Amino acid sequence: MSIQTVSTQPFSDQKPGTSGLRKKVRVFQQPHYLENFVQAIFDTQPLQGGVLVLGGDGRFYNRQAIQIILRMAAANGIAKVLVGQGGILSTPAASHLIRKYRTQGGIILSASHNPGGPDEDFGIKFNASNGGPAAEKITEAIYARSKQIDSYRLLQADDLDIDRLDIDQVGSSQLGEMQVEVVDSVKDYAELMQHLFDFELMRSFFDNANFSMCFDAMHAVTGPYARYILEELLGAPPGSVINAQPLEDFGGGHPDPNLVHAAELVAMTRGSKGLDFAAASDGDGDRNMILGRDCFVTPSDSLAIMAANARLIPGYAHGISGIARSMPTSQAADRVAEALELPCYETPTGWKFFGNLLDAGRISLCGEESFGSGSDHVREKDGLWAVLFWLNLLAVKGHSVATILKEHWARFGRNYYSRHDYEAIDTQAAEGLMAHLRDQFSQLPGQEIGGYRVSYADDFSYSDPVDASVSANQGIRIGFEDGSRVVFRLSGTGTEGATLRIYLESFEPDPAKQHEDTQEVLQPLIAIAEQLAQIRQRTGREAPTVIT
Ligand code: VG1
Ligand code: CO
Repeated sequence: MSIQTVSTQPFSDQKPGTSGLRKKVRVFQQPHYLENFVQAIFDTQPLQGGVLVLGGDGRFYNRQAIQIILRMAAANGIAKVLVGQGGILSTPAASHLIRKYRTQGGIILSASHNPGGPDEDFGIKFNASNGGPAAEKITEAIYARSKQIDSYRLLQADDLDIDRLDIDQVGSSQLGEMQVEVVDSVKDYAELMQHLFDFELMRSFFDNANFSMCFDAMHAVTGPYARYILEELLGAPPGSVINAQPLEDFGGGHPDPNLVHAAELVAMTRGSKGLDFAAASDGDGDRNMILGRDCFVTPSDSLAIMAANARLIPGYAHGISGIARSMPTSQAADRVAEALELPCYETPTGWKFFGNLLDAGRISLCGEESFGSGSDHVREKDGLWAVLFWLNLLAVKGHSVATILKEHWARFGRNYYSRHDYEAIDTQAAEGLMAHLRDQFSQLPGQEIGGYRVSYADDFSYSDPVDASVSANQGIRIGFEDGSRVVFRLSGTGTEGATLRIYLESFEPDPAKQHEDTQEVLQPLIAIAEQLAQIRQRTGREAPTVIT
């Protein structure tokens, strides 16, 4: 065996987005493309002589990428790699392995909720030794290195075929000087969940024939995790987990747990015979959608409800230290924090911004409107964790999801919330629209628009309270005097054109006034968004692509 140094040239498009580098599979399949990015990680991160966690969501190209990365790791002086069996690790499970075995970091292969297959998306991201997505400083260093790279290292051997390293059997083997340990993808993660939640209580709750539930793994990574935890450990009836087999193309669907892409699951909760509880997760297992009979829990409400009830759950029985939400997430969690006298932080979009707050113990729970919730148990959002949190809560309270929602709103008031996405629009048009908003926001405070008086407007800038780093230009926030908000930002995870996201929120303090139709409640704000941003004229679109 020998270490080969391969000459290469930089690619100009390896700037990581909200959550790592995401591109079409064909982009990643170009000679040297994946290799350059991986070498940029090895060149900038303190991994030599250390241990690395490696796995992905099982999408198309996952296996090939793992073979390449293993050979590169061996040639770059990594002492040991922990690989998920079959190349499978959910994002939160990978985060847990990094923390549990105190490794120097991990590489996670996923494009999350984006479709998979030869013509779809692939992605890669580096997580640091705290188990969390690399902070901006690190991703910038990796990007800067990728722009200068002129060679990468790869282990070569005459009898070493790129597709032949066995990652399907649990156990240890050598690759040159490096140890490769294939680990059970589910075991450590399942143990962690047993520490946090009352499995005995949930098991007896599931025995109650009156409780019906379904978890949709969307043919993505959570299938094996959910089968083991929900069906085997908790005794949910076989078949409670659907679409449980991870497929390279996710069965042709979008593994995105929302009302649009998980429509079949939503239908199963409708009507008097509807399921009591249903949930879904995304491609890499970090997102969650929570449904009850005839009701949908917005991710923003879910975070607020978890925070308000944390003491009922064993893992959080001693109380929580604080809450954080991403800027576009509704302010429902802020109301809970205020009532419980807890610190509450507003961070930019993307889980990496929660890392410092979690590491410093300033927060215990955090969440994003984009179907993400999590806690200090790992450093990623965690789909199945959220599902178990809800199941544990239902078992303790003995109430329906709808009742828990109503009780919450009665106590804290209700934040009506929706996100409108305009996907794959022309990049220039999207940038023009944002520039137009940036030109005018400073004049908005004090003005009345569509019957609403603007109390503040800015381009959100976050200064991290732990390391004082500043992240500017995180989206245009427009706040109105009654607490309503409209937020505009461009997605950092898409792979085609630009995606404009508009976040709409209004507050109703009176529990007696419950409206059926969120879009109707938000109509005046939708009109204000249109008026301010000239969405139709600038994007040529009559309506959003996806409403969640
Ligand atoms: C989206 C979400 C954001 C989330 C990110 C990664 O980013 O809005 O809240 O953190 O995806 O989620 P953007 O830039 O497209 O809005 V995942 O499940 O891809 O790791
Ligand atoms: Co995800």
